[in-house]
Amino acid sequence: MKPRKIWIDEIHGGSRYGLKGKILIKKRSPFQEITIMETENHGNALMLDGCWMTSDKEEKYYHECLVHPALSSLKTASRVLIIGGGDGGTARECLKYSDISLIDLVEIDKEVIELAKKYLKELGQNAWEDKRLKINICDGLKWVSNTQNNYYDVVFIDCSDPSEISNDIYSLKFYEECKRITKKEGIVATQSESPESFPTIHIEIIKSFKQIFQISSTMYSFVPFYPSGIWSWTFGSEDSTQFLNPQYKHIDSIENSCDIWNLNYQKGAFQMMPNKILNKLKKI
Ligand code: SPD
Repeated sequence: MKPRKIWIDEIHGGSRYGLKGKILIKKRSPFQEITIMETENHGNALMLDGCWMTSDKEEKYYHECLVHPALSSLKTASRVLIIGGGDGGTARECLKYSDISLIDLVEIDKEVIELAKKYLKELGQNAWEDKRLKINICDGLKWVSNTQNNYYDVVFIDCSDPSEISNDIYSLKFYEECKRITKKEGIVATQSESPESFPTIHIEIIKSFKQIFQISSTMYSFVPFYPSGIWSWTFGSEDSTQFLNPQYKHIDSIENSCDIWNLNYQKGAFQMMPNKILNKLKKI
């Protein structure tokens, strides 16, 4: 029998964020409930424990904004770490930089990777076959603790929303560890939730980055099917010239390869902190 179309909602704070389509797979891994749906208007979409993670149609809003502000601001980057990122979208964007020789992708749940390879082909595309990408099925905290100082040029935290399995990587201790394993001139970049629908954790992340890094900055943009639509990414570094003064020599070709991100978009996005968040940060 053909699967029928249904609605699946992420329910958050009295609101529902729903997509309509057919369920391709729904299963419980040792870590979480994984659902992948073929939707009417968003391509295939991934939900983990009731929260939308990504969809074919909207993933670029998210992955381009996580990756390019960091990588385009370095003249060169060789080693990159991705914590989470099991759908392959972050790795795909990183592989656009030809100087990168190693991407360690550290994902706790191997079933997310297996299912993404099968059902979310648009996300990883050829990244899975690229020799520079090393898949490590491991807890992010453990991986970071076992890594030597100053090893990576950029660390990306591409995690799911706070939950039992991800809480430890929303901590000051974890961000300090990420800084320790990043080169002095490198960058730590994280998705930092929504100022509208997750303001408490959003402010916590910004506060932690401000406490740890000489320089930290948050950019705001949209991921239309995430709760409230507005989303954020926070970047930390020890070098004052970064983020707003991109250095990468082939930046034009990166801009041309993107659907969403470009330097002007980024310039505006780094100036978009809502006043209510600014005011809360002033009080801390
Ligand atoms: N509420 C959605 C938060 C999602 C953050 N991570 C998405 C993973 C995409 N690679």
